[in-house]
Amino acid sequence: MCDLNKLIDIYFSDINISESNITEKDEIKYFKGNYNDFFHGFLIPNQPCIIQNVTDQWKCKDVWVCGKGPNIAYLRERYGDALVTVADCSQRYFNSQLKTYTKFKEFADYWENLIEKNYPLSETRLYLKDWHFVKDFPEDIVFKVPPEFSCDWLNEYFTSQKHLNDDYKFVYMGPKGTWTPFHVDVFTSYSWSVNICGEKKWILLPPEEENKLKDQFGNLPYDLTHLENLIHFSDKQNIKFKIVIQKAGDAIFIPSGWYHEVWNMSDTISINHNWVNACNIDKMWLSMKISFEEVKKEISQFKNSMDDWEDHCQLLLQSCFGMNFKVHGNWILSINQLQYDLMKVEEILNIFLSYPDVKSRKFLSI
Ligand SMILES: O=C(O)CCC(=O)C(=O)O
Ligand SMILES: [Fe+2]
Repeated sequence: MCDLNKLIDIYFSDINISESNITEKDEIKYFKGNYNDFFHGFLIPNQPCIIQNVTDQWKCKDVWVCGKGPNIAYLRERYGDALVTVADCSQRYFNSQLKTYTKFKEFADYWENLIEKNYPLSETRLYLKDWHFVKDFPEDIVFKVPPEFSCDWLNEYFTSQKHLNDDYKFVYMGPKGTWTPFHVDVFTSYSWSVNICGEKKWILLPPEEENKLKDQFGNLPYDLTHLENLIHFSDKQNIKFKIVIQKAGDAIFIPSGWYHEVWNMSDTISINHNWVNACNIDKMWLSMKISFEEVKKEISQFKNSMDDWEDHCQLLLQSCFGMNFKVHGNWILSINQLQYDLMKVEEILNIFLSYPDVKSRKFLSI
């Protein structure tokens, strides 16, 4: 076992030592069943789970992997010139890690070299993150979204709005010891992650539990495994959390608003999507509303002196939340028209759903 893994193990075994202070450290559920079971068992109650053997039919499981590790030579050959974002896991940048852009082949060279040298602790840990692989290589169909995660308004929206040139479908690749700091996902969305190869350790906190970890200024810890945070973490009573090991071929479902920190325990390649649908759209709206209220408060002193104060609020909302509710166009739609539109959409969808050929689901497949 390499030194870094030993270190990580020591950190986590410290959590176990103080376990008596923590009232709930329940196990993750392993899900196997139909969509209805997943809907009622996990989406609606907003509970995490693991689904096994997801990659059995995936092409990337064969061509991106060699033995138990990444097939770096293949990946370099095929994607060498792609531009990717790489995080230096030892350098903090605000609440995230310092990131740079590089060609994939540079990252591949670094990774191969690190493996060859047997992962010396003196070497920085670089982590390729948030690679919009599907967008960059639309012809390369190397995986299929598992049916449990297929109702995804967020990515459907971006797929239909090509001019926005964006999506929330990512590939992550990193050697053992790379990690992602404690955070909650963008828009309070769900996320799912599937390991093509390797193993991840997840620390998951149910919504609101993170508040127990805040310091006197209301700041959340950057790294839960950092020694002082560990002490803080285990000293506090009643903190609910889960530690989950996600193996190769496993999908993990991360519900809305669950803070998490993630460690790659071995060389890992994963596919990670953020997604939203009717089950968590209310949570997304709530967090958007909170961000909007904060933005308005932040620049409230300029409200009377600025002509375009509302536009500025929307601009700020876009930059801090990642989305706003400014409708672009020449006209302002009336509330009556919007309400009528929604009512009509509901009415026509109900008619559509009761149409015999639709009811029998002859034409509906995922
Ligand atoms: O795998 C990682 O390092 C982080 C993934 C993550 O935060 C997510 O999928 O929500
Ligand atoms: Fe995340």
